[in-house]
Amino acid sequence: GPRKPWVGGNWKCNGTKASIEALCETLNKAEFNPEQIDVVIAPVSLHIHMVKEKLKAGFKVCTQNVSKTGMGAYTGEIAVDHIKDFGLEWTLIGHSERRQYYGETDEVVADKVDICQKAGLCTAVCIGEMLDERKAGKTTDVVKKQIEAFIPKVTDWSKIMIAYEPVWAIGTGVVATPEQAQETHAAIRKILKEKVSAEVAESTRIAYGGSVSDSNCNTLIGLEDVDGFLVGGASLKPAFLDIIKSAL
Ligand code: G2H
Repeated sequence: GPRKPWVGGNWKCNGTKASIEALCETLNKAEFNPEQIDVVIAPVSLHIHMVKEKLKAGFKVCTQNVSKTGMGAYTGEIAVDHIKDFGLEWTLIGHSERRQYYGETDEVVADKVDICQKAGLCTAVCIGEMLDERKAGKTTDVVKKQIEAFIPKVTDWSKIMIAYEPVWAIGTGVVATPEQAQETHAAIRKILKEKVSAEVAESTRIAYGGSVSDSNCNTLIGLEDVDGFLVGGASLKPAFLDIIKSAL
């Protein structure tokens, strides 16, 4: 496709020192050219130092979250300054689990996009509808509202990647059908075209997330508007090697 593929492994709140050491060994078998694909691994923050040392060059290590505030008296937070100081290039923002369990609203997501843009940090912004919203035919409205919330904060679109993750497909084993994925990815691109520009719509990468596996990745990556994946469960397994390969 016209856009550089992006494949992320979101390890969520999983892993022990021992298990991630083994996982890094497995992942180091992956062969890819980082000039041609972004392969981005998001471990638990406490594990980042270790993962950065264990993974071979070419992998990019990413935080799963970033503080909406900077360095200072903000107990329990990880600031964009820490991420930059550590030499990391990417963070996730607004994963549906953050939105569902930790009160991250569209406004919080926008604040986080703002702070990352100001720091020049690359950002995978996660959006997606709930099952009842899809059933009610509101998918496009929902993703539109989620995107419109952060658009005003973006000054450098080359540092924004959008992860479309239908909430009903996350960790459920129920992957979006190719038709559902393509339709929504195309709708997102249309929103970018209408609200930002044709150029941004054409160049911004949109990754699919939600029960991506080694058995569905090849079909999904073949879709016109799918530029890669954000992978949860399968990123903890050797299947992730096949998912990377599918996107090469
Ligand atoms: C969606 C995805 C990774 P999973 O949350 O962000 O998880 O692949 O386990 O559905």
